[in-house]
Amino acid sequence: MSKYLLVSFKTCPWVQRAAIVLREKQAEFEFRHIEPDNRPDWFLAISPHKKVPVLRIDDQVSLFESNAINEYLDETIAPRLHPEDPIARAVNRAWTDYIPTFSEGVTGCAYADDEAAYNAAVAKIPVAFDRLEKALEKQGSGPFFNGARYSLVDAAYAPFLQRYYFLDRIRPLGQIEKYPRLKAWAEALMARPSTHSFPPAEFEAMYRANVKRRNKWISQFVPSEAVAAE
Ligand SMILES: N[C@@H](CCC(=O)N[C@@H](CS)C(=O)NCC(=O)O)C(=O)O
Repeated sequence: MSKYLLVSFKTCPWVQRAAIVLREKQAEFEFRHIEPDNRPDWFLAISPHKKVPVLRIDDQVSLFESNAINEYLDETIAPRLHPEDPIARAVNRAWTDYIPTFSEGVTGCAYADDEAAYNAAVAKIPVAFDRLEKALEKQGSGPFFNGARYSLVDAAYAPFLQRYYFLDRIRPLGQIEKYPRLKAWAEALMARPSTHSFPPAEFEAMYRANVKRRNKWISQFVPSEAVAAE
């Protein structure tokens, strides 16, 4: 098997998505966390958009963009997470493509500068949740997106659903309860060991500390002890 280095910011959901797939495939990898405010030259040389994740393979090639990385990992390391059926695979890819829109509502809450921007981000959540609820209804019985078999769609949504819960615990959003299939899916993903790059409570404290540090509108709702707990 190749040698993998996954370059990361500790709380980046896009990195987490790639780390999940490496863990699902039980592929050994070096997880190297760098600081967003101090990106080393070696990293800037291998990351065209200066973003994480970057997957460095055998000290020779570097892949970027979490979706491209996961597609590569799925093509090269068993077990295959994509469905065998081409139609099912296309449907899976279509829902994975929805992630950037889905994340606008959820992570938009964390980055809003004022209450109006926060409310605008919150308003996007039910639209996205409703679409996913309907997709899950078509997909079948769970617990994962395609049923019993874990897929790249699961790996793609898990970090963002986790952040929904983090944000809901900072300032109640009360949305997911209205979407029973989505809620059951999210709970199955939160219970899956591969979702977690760090112990969950430690990671939530890290996330809260970041929210506080960014000093956006929602940071006022994070108690100060969250920073001390990091
Ligand atoms: N579309 C990219 C998004 C990656 C991304 O936005 N990463 C953030 C960290 S969570 C980043 O590196 N931001 C640095 C920057 O924008 O300069 C992917 O899927 O890999």
